[in-house]
Amino acid sequence: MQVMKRLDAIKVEFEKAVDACSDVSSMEDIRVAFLGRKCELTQILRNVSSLSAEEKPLVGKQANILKNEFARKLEELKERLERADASGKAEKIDVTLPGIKRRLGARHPLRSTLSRINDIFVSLGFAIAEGPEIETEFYNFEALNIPLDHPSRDAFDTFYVEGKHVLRSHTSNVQIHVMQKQPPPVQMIMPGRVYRPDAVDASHSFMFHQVEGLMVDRGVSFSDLKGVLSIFCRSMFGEDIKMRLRPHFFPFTEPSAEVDISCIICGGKGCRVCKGNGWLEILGAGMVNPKVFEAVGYDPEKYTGFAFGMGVERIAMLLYGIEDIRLFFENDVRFLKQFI
Ligand code: 2U9
Repeated sequence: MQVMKRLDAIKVEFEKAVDACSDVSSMEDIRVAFLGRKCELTQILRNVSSLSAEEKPLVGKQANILKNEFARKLEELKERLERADASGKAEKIDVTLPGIKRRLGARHPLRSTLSRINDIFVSLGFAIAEGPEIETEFYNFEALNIPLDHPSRDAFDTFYVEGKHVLRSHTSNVQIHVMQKQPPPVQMIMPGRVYRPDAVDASHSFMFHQVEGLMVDRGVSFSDLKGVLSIFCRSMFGEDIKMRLRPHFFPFTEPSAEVDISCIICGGKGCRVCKGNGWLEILGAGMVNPKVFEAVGYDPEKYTGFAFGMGVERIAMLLYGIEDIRLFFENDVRFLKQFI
């Protein structure tokens, strides 16, 4: 049958053309040549009715099969060519273009300062303990011998939240939790966020960070406290730093002291940072008040202990020469990128 032979030949020609095709525009030429209005296959389909009764169904069926097959194969070819084109474009890298600079992250200066403080105390045998930031009045005040009429319990000095809870105003609540849970010896530091409703300015923030420390055992003395704090001050600020203790009052320690270091800027001569007196206050400390031991069930006849507390922001401001506490919390990259 003549027409059936032509269909076979058309199929072979089509497959050859597809194999040789390597771009979208010659693919369009193939489509016109094998599926277009004037192509041989279309002519055959158009003239099926004029064929003999015997040829008509065979040629009609085969021509339609070819028409569908050609359309499907051209679609596949199109996808192949487009994929190759896209990957070819991706490969075209212009090595002369300037590179993309990746912005490097850095540790926040408060985190660096806190890590240094932690490392010093850990090297002296202190463990690190953490506890809740929302606390009952018992853990924040009563157990620490802070009486109901103490100014720090005023709503102007502590954030009160629902019920009888407060946002802790120091991390001392953690010491109480620790002592309630374990007998002496205790040798721990308590870093963390604390909250006070201070009006925000260059040296005050309603939230700041403290590190407190506590050491309790038989025979712990004030000279142990001085030894630990002088190692801390020298490790933190330099071997030539001098330390002095001034008597002070805290309800939770007795005796109590404020701790100064010789000015890290002028070495003690007097400058703007130390306000001319040569000393910088950096810590508070003292021997744990026996009333605190009674509140947690420790025998004050058997055990003694020292405690201390410091503000992390104050120390970071001194170390890095930062003059405004708000800079720590504004998340301004112009400030933060100076610590990379
Ligand atoms: C217990 C017993 C005693 C912790 C102490 C200070 C002195 C102190 C201030 C430093 C600057 C707070 O961040 S700041 O504003 N802290 O002066 N803190 S003694 O004494 C304790 C704590 C817990 C059970």
